[in-house]
Amino acid sequence: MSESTNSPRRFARLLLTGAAGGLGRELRRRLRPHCEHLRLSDVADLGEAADGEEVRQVRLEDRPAVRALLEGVDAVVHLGGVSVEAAFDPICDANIVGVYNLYEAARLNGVRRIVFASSNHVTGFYRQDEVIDARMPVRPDGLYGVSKAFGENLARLYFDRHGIETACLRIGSSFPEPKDRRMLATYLSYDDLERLVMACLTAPVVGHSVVFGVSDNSTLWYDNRHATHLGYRARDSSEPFRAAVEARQPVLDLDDPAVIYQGGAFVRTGPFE
Ligand code: 15L
Repeated sequence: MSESTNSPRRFARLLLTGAAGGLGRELRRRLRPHCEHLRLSDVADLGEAADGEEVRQVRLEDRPAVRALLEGVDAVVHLGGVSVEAAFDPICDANIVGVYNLYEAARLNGVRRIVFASSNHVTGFYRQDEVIDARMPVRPDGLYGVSKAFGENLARLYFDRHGIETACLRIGSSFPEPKDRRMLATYLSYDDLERLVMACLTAPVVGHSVVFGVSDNSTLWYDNRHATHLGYRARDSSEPFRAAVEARQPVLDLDDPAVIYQGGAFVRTGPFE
């Protein structure tokens, strides 16, 4: 856990959606010390509420339930929804309709800031020999990436029109350790994830920001120059894992689209036959 965990509680009530997923479980315990009440939601079972937690089982496409979910919260960390490539219907329900419901609920409940889990797959069709920044055009590598680009654009509208601030985190690969050569570039440690989320929750001014969620990796395809106002500084790196990863995957097929493009296997996965 990163050092910021010991900082004083800054929020009366935070909402964490998608709290039953891999990153949700990490942030559940890491956000708890920063708020008086941590409201957790997911479609899946979240288990018993611990001290200071509120647990709600909610489908994002259920508009009245999402409206009620955002009542009385200071800020939202939105991890909920489909987090991999999938058929259009579930993506549409959770990541298009669901995100619309979330922003409408924020507007109607007066919630002023959202940390939105976007994805590197918004730009997955850039090549691995390119370094990109947040102002370059999106190049989604599938329907999932398109849905995250929709979320980023909806967030832009709700900032321009209603002043709701969003930090869009184009998360790379946040796992205990990088699983393959690609993840040497996209790796985001859990401690850096926590630093990034806390920076976005506490920065004085966020506006509508897009930041690539990666650690301080030696191989890096992302330039975060347009997000320095957020104050996120990665402290971890994929480098300690490099030797083991390269030993496991010594040869790369340079004709494989998964090796050519930043999105990796996502560029050739999905509902297209
Ligand atoms: C994502 O957006 C996924 O949610 C995650 O499961 C990983 O596959 C990650 O991207 C990645 O690109 O490694």
